[in-house]
Formats: sequence, structure tokens, C-alpha cells
Amino acid sequence: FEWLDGRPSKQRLLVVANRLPVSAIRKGEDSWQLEVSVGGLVTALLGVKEFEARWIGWAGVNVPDEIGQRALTKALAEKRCIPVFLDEEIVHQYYNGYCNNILWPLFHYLGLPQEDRLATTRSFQSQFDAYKKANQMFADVVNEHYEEGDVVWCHDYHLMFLPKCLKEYNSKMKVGWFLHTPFPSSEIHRTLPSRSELLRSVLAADLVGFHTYDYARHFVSACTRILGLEGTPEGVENQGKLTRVAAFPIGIDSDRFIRALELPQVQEHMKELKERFSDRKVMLGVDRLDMIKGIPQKILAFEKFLEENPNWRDKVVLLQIAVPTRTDVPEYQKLTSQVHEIVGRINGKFGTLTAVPIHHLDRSLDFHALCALYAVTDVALVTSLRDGMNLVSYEFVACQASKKGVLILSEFAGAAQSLGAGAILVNPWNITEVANSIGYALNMPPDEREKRHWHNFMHVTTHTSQEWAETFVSELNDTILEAQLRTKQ
Ligand code: ADQ
Repeated sequence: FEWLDGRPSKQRLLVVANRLPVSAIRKGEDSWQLEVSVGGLVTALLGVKEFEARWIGWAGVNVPDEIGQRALTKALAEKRCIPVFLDEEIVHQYYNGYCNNILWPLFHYLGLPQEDRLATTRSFQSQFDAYKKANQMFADVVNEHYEEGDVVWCHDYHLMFLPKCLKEYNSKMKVGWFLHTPFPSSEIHRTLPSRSELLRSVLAADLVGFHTYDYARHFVSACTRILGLEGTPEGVENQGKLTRVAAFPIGIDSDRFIRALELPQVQEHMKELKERFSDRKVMLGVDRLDMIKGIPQKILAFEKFLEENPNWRDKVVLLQIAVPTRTDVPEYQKLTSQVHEIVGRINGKFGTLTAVPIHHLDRSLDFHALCALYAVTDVALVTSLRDGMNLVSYEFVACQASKKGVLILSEFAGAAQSLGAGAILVNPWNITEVANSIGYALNMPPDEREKRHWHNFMHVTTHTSQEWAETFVSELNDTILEAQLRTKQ
């Protein structure tokens, strides 16, 4: 166990994800402004403090010139970020195409949009080639910065080809891969033309992680059914090499939220919100504007609730905060217009000259405003059609110590497995069920609310993002150590 004894107290961790945790905005030929980006992966990994971490990824901009690239690399280095420069064509084919148009809907059981189906089928191969090329570019940057002993942690469906590229560079590199989305049933994965190549590449990693046991099971089934490999309780075995496969449910930095509630600016926000909605119960939805989040379905369920419960019409308000993402993808533009149309119709139907039942904001909120909103909410509505985990549900629970509001949660979010006992679980496709749950939540007696909240609060404050990352990395270290011991025997 010399290797363990020799481990420095802070292990170097190379986090590799498609996007860096910051977005870069060009301000001049050689000057850049950096802004923290919104999203689940960023939220989770910002809470990771145990390692000397560096983040490798794309900064979200096309930087064709060398001066710009050099200046951006320098600016990012101060944030311990290392850029991968992708040109517009690659981004179009790899990111918008293969990642967002093919893998994302497939992994969330949504299928391709009808009108795009044939076009996507035709362009499939070129998009997959771009995907592999982009993954190779990530591998080149990792390889350039890798030092012996580093742990390389690859994230998400954008980088399924990366473990293989990294191991080809250096078979001794410690490589873990974690998927933030669901891994679908093997019957769904089978339909992907590149199904085998992707699975084989992921299996090149030493450790493969998912949010839930079900996703891990689906992955192992895909490997056994599609590749004909052997699934074991530890993972997947391929010609004597074991790839460990396990569930590592993510969490949040709950203390950061709990502490924020004491800050004067958050208290001030809370006071304003309480005054503004003093005569109404507050219901809240916070989502990236994405089809997987079930935003139109949620709003239709709220409409049904108002239709069937006229006595509640002037006593409840739904605040829906939806930060637009992937705005250049037509499907997402359509979703934005659809949501606006439904909200407009419902506000026209149930609104008065002085109040409307739905406030819809198409933008990101800053951290303090978000905490205040979570804290004053009576009922949170998380109705994802599918969601790897869903951190909004965790954030809401962390901010509810005094109010003990109710969480209505989709049974198709990974979070249903951890917060299921405290939340009201719903099938988001069944708007009658969601409407009835809204009524149940608004009328829930305080002792039931307290019991349910306590259950979830205990979970959220003990299963943190810090613990998630530490568990994953220590499992990766152990897996490699065991493999070394096995080969010595
Ligand atoms: P996301 O799909 O981005 O993450 P989620 O887990 O809910 O989903 O995280 C969203 C994050 O963005 C939260 O931290 C939330 O506070 C923030 N956010 C969302 N809307 C916002 C707004 N309008 N203003 C400010 N902040 C906003 C992916 C997977 C999830 C998985 C995570 C982590 O799709 O299933 O839980 O990764 O693995």
C-alpha cells in the first residue's frame, strides 16, 4: 500500500466536461470577461474542495485567432480552467448535432423530432465523425496537462469517446467517466447506429458512474446484450479486464444555500417577495428551458387546477423561472414560443387587471435571488419528463428549514429515488394527477409537511456534492489499486 501512503493530501483532479464552468465574452482583441455558467454539473462541481482540481472544457465561444486564444487561455488559467478550442463547424456537428440532437433526446426517451428524423438519419455518420474528432481534441488537451498520479474524471454524454482516446495515449492513466443524464433501457440504446463503439469506449474507463442503480443496470444490460460481454455484480468484464460500474447519486453544497439565507441581501429579497405575494401561496418552478423539464405539461396541470378549484384562483401564484439554453437549436426556440403561448392564454383566462396567476421569467437568476425564492415558496413543482437527478429539488429542500414547503416531484427524475419518501411523486404526463397533487400540497396539514420536509432535509444535507466527488474519486483509486494487486497475484 505504498501508493496510498505516498498520496499527497490534495490529489490532482482533472475534471473534463464539454463546457467550462465559465462562459467567456470577448471584450477586445485580447481581453475577455468570464461569467459563471448555469447548470447542474457546474453547481455540483463548484462544491468540490477536497482536490486540487483543474477543469478542462470548451468556453462556449469560437476563437479563430491566436491572439484571442492566448488571451483567453491566460484569463481562464486564473480560474484553474483550461480551454479546448472547437471551431464553428465542429460545434455545429458535434455539439448541436450529435450531442444535443441525437444523444440528449435518446437518453431521455424523447426520440427525435418527427420532421428532423430523416435529415438526422442522413447526417448521422458525419455528426458521429465530428463527435469522435471533438473527443480526440479534448483528449489531446488532457494529455498535454496530465501528470503522473492525476485522476482524470470525464463527464457526461458529450465525452463518451474520451476514455478510449485517453487510454490509447496512456494505459496507466486513471480514468473515470460519469453520466449526468439517465442511461436509457438497452432497448433504446440499441437503436443508436454507433451503439457498440460508444459502449466499448466508455468501457475503456476504470470506473463508470451513474446517478442511480437503474441507470447502471441499463448500462450493464446494454453491454451484455449488444456487446455480448459478461455483466458481474462489480461491473462489466471484457477479456479479463473489469470495468467497475456503480451508482454515485450526486448532491449539492447544501451549506452554501443554508448560509446564504442569513445574508442581509437574501433577507431583503425574501422580505420583498413576501410583501409582493402576501395574499397568495407561492408555487415555484426553476428549470433550464428544455423539453426534458416538462414545463408546458406543468403549466397545463396548473391551469387544470385553477379550472377545477375556482376558490384558489386569487390565492395562488406560479412563478416559473426558465433559463434559456441551446437557443440556436430550432426545437428549443419552438419550446420557448409554446411556453409563452400557454402562459399568455392562462393569464388571459384567469388574470385580473391587478394580478396574473403565472409569472414566467425567461432568464437566469443570481444565486441570492434564487435562494430567496426557494425560501419563500410554499410548493415547488419539479415535473421533468426524464431527468438524470435534478438538483433544483435538492436546492429547494435546503432552503426550506423554516417554511417546510412541499415538493411535488416527477417519478422520472433520479431525485425521486432519494427524495421520494418526502415528496409527492407524480407522473408528469398525467396532468390530472399533477393538478390533484397541487391541491393536496396546498392543503397539506403542517405536521405532515414537517415530517416530509425533515426526511428530505436530512438526505440533502448529508448527501452533498463534496461527498459525491470524494466517493467517486476514492472508488476510482481503490478500483485501480485492486486491479494492480490482481495482476501481481
Ligand atoms: P440540469 O439539466 O442543468 O443538469 P439540474 O440538476 O436541475 O438540471 O440543475 C440545474 C442547475 O441550474 C441548478 O443548480 C439550478 O439552480 C440552476 N438553474 C436552473 N435554472 C436557473 C435559473 N433560471 N436561474 C438560475 N439558476 C438556474 C444535468 C442533468 C440533471 C442532473 C445535473 C447534475 O440534466 O439531471 O441533476 O446535470 O448531475
